[in-house]
Amino acid sequence: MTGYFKDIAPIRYAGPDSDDEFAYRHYDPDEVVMGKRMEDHLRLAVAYWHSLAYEGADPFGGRTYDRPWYGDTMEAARAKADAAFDLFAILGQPFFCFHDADVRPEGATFAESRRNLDAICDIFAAKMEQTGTKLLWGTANMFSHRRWMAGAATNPDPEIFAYAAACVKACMDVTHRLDGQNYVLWGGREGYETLLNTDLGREAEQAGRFLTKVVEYKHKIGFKGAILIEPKPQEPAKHQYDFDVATVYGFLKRFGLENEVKLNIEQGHAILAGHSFEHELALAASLDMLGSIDMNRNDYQSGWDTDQFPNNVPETALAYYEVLRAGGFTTGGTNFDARVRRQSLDPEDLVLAHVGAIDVCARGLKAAAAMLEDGGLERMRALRYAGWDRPEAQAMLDQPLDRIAARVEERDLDPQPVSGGQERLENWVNRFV
Ligand code: XUL
Ligand code: CO
Repeated sequence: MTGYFKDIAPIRYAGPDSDDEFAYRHYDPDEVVMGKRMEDHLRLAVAYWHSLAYEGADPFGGRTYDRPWYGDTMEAARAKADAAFDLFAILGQPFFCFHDADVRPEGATFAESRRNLDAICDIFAAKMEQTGTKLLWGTANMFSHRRWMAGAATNPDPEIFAYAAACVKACMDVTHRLDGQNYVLWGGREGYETLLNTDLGREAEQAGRFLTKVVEYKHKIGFKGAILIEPKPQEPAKHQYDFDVATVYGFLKRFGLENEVKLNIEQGHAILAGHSFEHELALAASLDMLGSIDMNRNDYQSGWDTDQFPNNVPETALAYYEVLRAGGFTTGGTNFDARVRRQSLDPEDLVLAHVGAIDVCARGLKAAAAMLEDGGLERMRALRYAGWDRPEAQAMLDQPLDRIAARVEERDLDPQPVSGGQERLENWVNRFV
């Protein structure tokens, strides 16, 4: 222990009646839910960037936190790694996630940045071996440094495209070395600020070529994890190409990558795109594209991607319902892409934010499992579509339009509307959440 988290003891499950705020009241990693341990269902991860690297800045003001590991040196990066693994030990969650820029100082040259990354990942490797903490995914930060202001793979400057290739290669290499379960690409600057200076056809082509190379490289090095795209409609770019699940699916189909790449779906990004989280999850599942989730919550008044810790059990339950219904995570998991508010200065705030969020996920998972085990929604859904079980209804899907139309007159069809029963279903859901 480095001392930053003082005497905060590892958080243990103490049951719902406990009034110890430093205990899990719902997250019992060993509790079996639908035949699987809760820890193996949720596959929780701490996000390095929000918990270790973020300094509390917002668009109107700078750093508010005062963590002893801040700074641009390797010494600071090593101290940050120590604090990170202390936090992981306190929380006892199985995974973490990081960007290159979260964990190492930027060097004077690309080669120096890469050596810094490799050196920190050597430290990670040793700590992971000691503690058993695993890497859910790695990624490259290709949005913070000013070189990325006009995009990475979609940049008008081919040398930035090359630099992006070098960054992704370096990050894939360390992710592979650390046995990461996935590699994520989120295109924060892959989009535009104004169409007046943007050739969006060309930029999409560049993005497609780039992703193809990433997939080829994955196979070349024998990386067994999944490549994941994380959709988001805007912020920081005014318009981002990976807008939502449907848009990314269309993009992957266009470049023949739909069987190679899956999705990392974030609650706050779904809301920004004008969808619900469960919509995005259900759509991805229906396309067999569900990879992993970034769990968080936006402030519904501000309209920004505020990356707060989740605290809404009914919403979380509906999200995990879709995950469980799709068969659960394979390589994916639940990454807390969430940060404490800029006035939450203390080490305790960082720990308690995760404790609360982990309990919310546990409650959501249990509610989702109870809903699935009861089967009410699936029964009601089956009834609603029962007409399609009839062989003649299925046959119709293969018939031409005029044949179907003729049948309406032959049989004098006059279909009667039936209730969608939404309130009954909402009442049913409320019995579980
Ligand atoms: C930004 C965001 C990123 C990605 C990884 O909104 O979600 O942190 O998850 O680059
Ligand atoms: Co995210």
